[in-house]
Amino acid sequence: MNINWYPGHMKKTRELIQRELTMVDLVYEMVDARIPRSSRNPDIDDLLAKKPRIILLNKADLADPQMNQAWIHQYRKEGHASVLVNTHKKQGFKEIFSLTDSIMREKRERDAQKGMKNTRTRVMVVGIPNVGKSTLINAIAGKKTAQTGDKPGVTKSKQWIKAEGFIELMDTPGVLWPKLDTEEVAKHLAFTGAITDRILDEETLAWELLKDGIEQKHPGMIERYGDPESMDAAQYMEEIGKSRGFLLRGGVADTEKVGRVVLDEFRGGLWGPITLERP
Ligand SMILES: Nc1nc2c(ncn2[C@@H]2O[C@H](COP(=O)(O)OP(=O)(O)OP(=O)(O)O)[C@@H](O)[C@H]2O)c(=O)[nH]1
Ligand SMILES: [Mg+2]
Repeated sequence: MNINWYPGHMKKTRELIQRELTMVDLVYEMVDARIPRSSRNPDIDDLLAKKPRIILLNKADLADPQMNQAWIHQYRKEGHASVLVNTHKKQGFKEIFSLTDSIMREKRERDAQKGMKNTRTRVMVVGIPNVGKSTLINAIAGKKTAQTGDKPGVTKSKQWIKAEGFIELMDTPGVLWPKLDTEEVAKHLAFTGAITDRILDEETLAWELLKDGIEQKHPGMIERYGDPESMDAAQYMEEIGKSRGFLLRGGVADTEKVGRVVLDEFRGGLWGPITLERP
């Protein structure tokens, strides 16, 4: 599987982030808890210069709880403020606010000395496509201002949203980087839905996912689709098709449909909580 894809709008987003950075006090770098390595931009340090940053490990509900803790530990060891987040349940929000508050305290005190009262904290939210940036902003703001969706590339331009209290948030479009480091990074981004399915062959992608699942004897996969035993991924797809009744004329399994369904179920958390990468 070869993913060589860097659309022009992502280059523009990078430029937008760099340009707008001077306007913000703080950055929330949103990362996918299922792929905590592959979902981080390798040159994020250059991109964000020295702006204070909090890493939000989002979609914690879809990831392995033990791995969640291990990754938070890892980020903190590397010197990053980081919080485990489930945006749907607003889990981690209190911690986000208290960290934001403590990082901004010095600036607020300086502002207060200059006679500026209740100055707002301006936060830019960045991350790969589909990681949950707009959902987070809506949840913090308590209103559905930013458009969201379960596919990458929903947000097209920047947008400032005033939240309750002292925070103002800037939504940005999802961004990847020009060259994905390894085949594994590309696969993991595609499995979890950060790369648009328009440029991917879903059947091949699902085959890759099941191949990895078979190698790792993934319990959630086995529980859902049965034990592959000595089958390879292609045979397994056919079996899944037959047992689900996804058949073409002549009783042949519709592996294209199997591919779509397997990807949907994996992304929707139906394999159970799963983290594809270890610290
Ligand atoms: N399970 C789960 N799903 C989440 C969480 N946060 C967001 N989502 C879902 O992830 C999908 C993408 O959310 P968006 O907020 O549109 O993502 P985005 O980062 O703004 O995406 P782009 O604008 O395309 O870059 C939506 O279907 C959300 O409901 C979470 O904590 N857990
Ligand atoms: Mg968005």
